[in-house]
Formats: sequence, structure tokens, C-alpha cells
Amino acid sequence: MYENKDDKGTLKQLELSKYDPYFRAMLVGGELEKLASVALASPVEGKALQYFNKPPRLGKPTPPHQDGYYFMITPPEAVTMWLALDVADEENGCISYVRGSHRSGMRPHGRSETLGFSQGITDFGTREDLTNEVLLPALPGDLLIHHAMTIHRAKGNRSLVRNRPALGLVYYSTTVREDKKALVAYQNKLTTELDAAGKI
Ligand SMILES: O=C(O)CCC(=O)C(=O)O
Repeated sequence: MYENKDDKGTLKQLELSKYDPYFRAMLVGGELEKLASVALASPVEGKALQYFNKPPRLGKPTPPHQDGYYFMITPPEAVTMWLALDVADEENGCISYVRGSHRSGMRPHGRSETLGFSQGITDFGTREDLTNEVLLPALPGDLLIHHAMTIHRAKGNRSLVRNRPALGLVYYSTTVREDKKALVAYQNKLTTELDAAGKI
């Protein structure tokens, strides 16, 4: 996905582990898989490794969301790792988390207009959300790990020159049940809509 699909300099998201053995090996069978298994106290399955960028000036905000809402799994026992490939700070859109939000259940989500993050929390912005929100700037090589229920978001990239590149790795506990039918149906519907709107 590109912020502007006619400008290849605006790459924002790219699925890597499905197509590239190097990234597949980073996701499955290595140190990061072990770390995910410790974080979830369970054997895990590596599900995806994606490139996430916010190109300078054009990178849009990431809407507040819980990854578990997108995953359609029961129970929502999964972690996402976010590996900074360059400096991420307030200016270029580092991630922020709502501390403790993984303990407070799934919030209502609704359609967002952000390409790549089609769902956002519809009632985000309560006093509790904002009081507990913590910004996490990162240096190249820093690894952030969040639970699938942790609310997070990021601002857009206001820098005129700096990208905000990162890798996102997703691991599910092997105890989860996936609603694959619902997931495929949703993804197909979304792809059709984005295609019709000329966004992909
Ligand atoms: O890179 C971003 O801005 C958001 C990434 C994200 O939401 C995630 O990895 O779960």
C-alpha cells in the first residue's frame, strides 16, 4: 500500500513474510518467536511480518485500535512486536499506548478512512484513555511489544524529510481459535471497496 499509489516513494505497508524467506525466517523459528512465547506464556504461531512506514509529510495518523479486533480470534491471546528501523519520535509519528488497556475488554470499533488501518475505536478519547496514554519514542533496533488488547495509535508524520519505518510481527498463542471465514470475508469486502475507491 502507498499513501499515494501513483508515487512509489510513498510506500506505507508491505506484507513481507508471505513472499520472502529472509523475513519468514525472522518471524518463524528464531529468537523473536521465543520472546513472543515468553510474553504470552504459551507456544506461539508466527502469523505475519509487515513493513510499516509513514512517509515524510504524507504519513497519516494510525487510528486508536486494538489489534485483537482485526485478528478475529478467541481468546485474544496474541502479541505484536514493533521493531523500529529508524528513529521514531513525536514529530514523525511514534506509537503511543494506553497503559493497562489490555485489561479492560474490547472497545467498540468502526470503519476508519485510513488505508491499512480500516478500523478505529469509536469512543476513544475518554479522560481515562488520555490520562493513561504513554508515548513511546524509539531508536533504530528498539523493539516494542504489545498485547492484542492494548489500545495504541500514532500521529501522522509531520517531518518534511524523515520516514518512520518499522517492522510489525504478529504472534498468536496456539490456544486461539481463528474465525477464518469471517476474516477472509471481511478482507475480501475491504479489498473490493479500496479497489473501487482507487486507493489500492
Ligand atoms: O506503525 C504504526 O503506526 C502502527 C502499527 C500498529 O498498529 C501495530 O503494529 O499494531
